Amino acid sequence: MRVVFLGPPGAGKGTQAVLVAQHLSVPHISTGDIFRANVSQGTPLGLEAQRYMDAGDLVPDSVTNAMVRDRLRAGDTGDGFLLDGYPRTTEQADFLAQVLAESGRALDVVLALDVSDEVVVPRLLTRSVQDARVDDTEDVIRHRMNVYRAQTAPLVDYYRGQSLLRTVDGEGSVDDVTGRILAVLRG
Ligand code: B4P
Repeated sequence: MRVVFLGPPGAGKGTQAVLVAQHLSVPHISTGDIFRANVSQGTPLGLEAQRYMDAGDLVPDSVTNAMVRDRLRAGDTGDGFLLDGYPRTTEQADFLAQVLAESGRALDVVLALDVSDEVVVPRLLTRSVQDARVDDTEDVIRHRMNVYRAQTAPLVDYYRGQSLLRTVDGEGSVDDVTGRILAVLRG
């Protein structure tokens, strides 16, 4: 199964993607995690990505697309994958479709996690205490939400127009949300 998780910062994409990928036995591919691993290792990619991430901006498509293309060419994606946090722009979505088409593949479903701003901000502020992520301060969180609205939210209509979109209520306990997602994916 080839799945994309879509949603605003703090929607629970990363949290749910780990659990759902295990259920589906497919690799979990998080662009945020790949960037953070590169930042902590001090690679050239990490140095490039860090200034955008710290500010809450998107890393440029030129960097992100090439990274995802290489990852999707790896053999472990043959039986499917769960993409978490990618695509985040319509340009990335067009690029993804093209990369998959090159190997005769296409997405099966795009799962949008629906949560209100009132739920998201406290979640991220809690994480800022636990994980000390530089991009989880209140100002940067607000900026990331604006970036989401301007650049990523249009993907909801983009994928709805392709009849790939399924929306799941992302509020409530982690277990409740996982159950809703699996019900949709198995439905
Ligand atoms: P991401 O790592 O994707 O960060 P995120 O949007 O905050 O989502 P994340 O998955 O981490 O959090 P989640 O909602 O699961 O991106 C970080 C940065 O990387 C971006 O700002 C950008 O700079 C760059 N980047 C990544 N992908 C890119 C792309 N494609 N193009 C360009 N740039 C890109 O969880 C948030 C918190 O909520 C956690 O603490 C979790 O424990 C908690 N939580 C989750 N579910 C909960 C629940 N049901 N109840 C209570 N708490 C819950």
